Amino acid sequence: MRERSVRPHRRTFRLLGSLLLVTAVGASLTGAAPAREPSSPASGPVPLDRVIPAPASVQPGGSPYRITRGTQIRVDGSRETRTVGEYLADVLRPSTGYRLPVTDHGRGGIRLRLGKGPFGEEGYRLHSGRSGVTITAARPAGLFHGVQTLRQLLPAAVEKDTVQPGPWLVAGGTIEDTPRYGWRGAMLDVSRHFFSVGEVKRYIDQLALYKVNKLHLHLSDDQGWRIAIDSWPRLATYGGSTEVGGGPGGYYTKADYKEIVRYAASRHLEVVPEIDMPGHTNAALASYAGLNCDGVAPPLYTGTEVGFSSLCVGKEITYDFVEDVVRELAALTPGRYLHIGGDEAHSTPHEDYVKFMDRVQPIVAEYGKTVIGWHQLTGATPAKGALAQYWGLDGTSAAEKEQVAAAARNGTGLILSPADRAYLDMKYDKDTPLGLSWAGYVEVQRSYDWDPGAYLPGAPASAIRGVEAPLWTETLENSGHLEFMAFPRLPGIAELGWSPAATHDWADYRQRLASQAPRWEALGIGYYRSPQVLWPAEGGADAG
Ligand code: NGO
Repeated sequence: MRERSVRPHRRTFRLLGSLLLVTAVGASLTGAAPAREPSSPASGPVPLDRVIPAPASVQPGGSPYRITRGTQIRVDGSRETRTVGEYLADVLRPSTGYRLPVTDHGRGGIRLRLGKGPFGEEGYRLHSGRSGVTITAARPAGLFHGVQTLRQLLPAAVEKDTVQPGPWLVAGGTIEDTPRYGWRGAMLDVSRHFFSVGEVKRYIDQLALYKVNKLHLHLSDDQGWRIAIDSWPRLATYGGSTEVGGGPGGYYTKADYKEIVRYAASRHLEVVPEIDMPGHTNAALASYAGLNCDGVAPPLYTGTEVGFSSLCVGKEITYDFVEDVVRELAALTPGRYLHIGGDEAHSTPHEDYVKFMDRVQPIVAEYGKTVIGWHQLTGATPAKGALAQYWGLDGTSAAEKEQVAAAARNGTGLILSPADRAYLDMKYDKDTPLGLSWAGYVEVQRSYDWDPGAYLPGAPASAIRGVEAPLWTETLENSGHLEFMAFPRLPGIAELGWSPAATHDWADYRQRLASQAPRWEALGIGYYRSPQVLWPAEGGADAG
């Protein structure tokens, strides 16, 4: 079945949008760059280097290619290439109004081919000239990422779902591109508020635009258990029956979850499921009295405090529970990783925490998965091959940073999600109507302007597997809310994960970012008009 890419759900963000898109007025610019009109000139094609994430290498030159009524999307014989071709056709057909057949015959046009080259798993080359555009990659993921680049080289109106006038020009030249890091993640907390399969798919489509390749789902917390576990059915039916603020909550059936995994894979994202333990477990403890040390189930919880719940480390039933959950979740997970949380176990004595992690990590391995934990896992003994996800901030103590760095020197890979940079749930400034501020305000420049390779003192650059942007949802209830917090910061974190350090430049980035806005508008994505960016006038996509 063909899937459409992100399309407008205008209703969900309109209200919020009108409320929030006023901040640009009277804004003072804090960036160093001189103001320049960032939208693509109506007369010429989008410059080849105006892409996010910044490609590794761009050589502009030669004639542009023009997509016309006669353009074909040419694929080689493989099923995987055809799938990417169909995806591209689904993006281009509504706005161009052209047929754009996907075919393995003919000449010219938009050509997708698998071939040898220095592309790795995810890289690609895009060449554009008078007779056509050719995207070459070693693997389908590379073709898919090349297609995302091609989208950004077309006018923003290409993202609309009704026929637009064009012309549909792609600037001439060559882009050669491979990612800096293999881990370019986004986390969605579906526990504090529940998000439907449709809402998750919508976010997946937005992540794919920026070449994000991991979707980490935070599936359990104090406020809700969101995945059906057959051997412990009350986790979902009771533990999933509410959320922050007391709403109805919800959970994914196994069929729902498989659909999310399938859809993510169709966008070349791997789903990383997280069951947070031993803390953040009130929903499980409320569902089964036997999991509690005192045998008494606490009530369901709909507030936003953290650190008050713990699995009972001394009871055998705890490990039966963990094993059943890990077994069922591993069976639903084609990817390699299973995230076991481990953050803020303030109600678990330290020795118990260490004991718990010593018993639980081998269970994950037994079911063929690799452990990921929040960086507190480095306070226990991370299993061989485990990854730690760092979520500290500038103010984190030197001792805590050193504990993580020492683990990294010892072979534990790191995913960087510094809360005062990468947390998409932090308010932009004091007036942001959504989000939290415990890690401070995180404006767009702060979010973008750091180097993952040199971020954590004492951690070898080789230990850094990449970056991830978490989106916690204590205050976020629908797609409009998610988008307002993710845009425009998400593309910046995606760029830190993909682009070579040498391309890092705020003054240039903020201009590229500004030219994304008409695309978001065309896609119905409501975003925060940060005063740090010189946004084009709203409605810019109509100029086509
Ligand atoms: C912390 C905490 C979460 C909160 C989040 C809010 C981690 C890893 N644990 O991050 O429970 O939801 O902050 O920003």
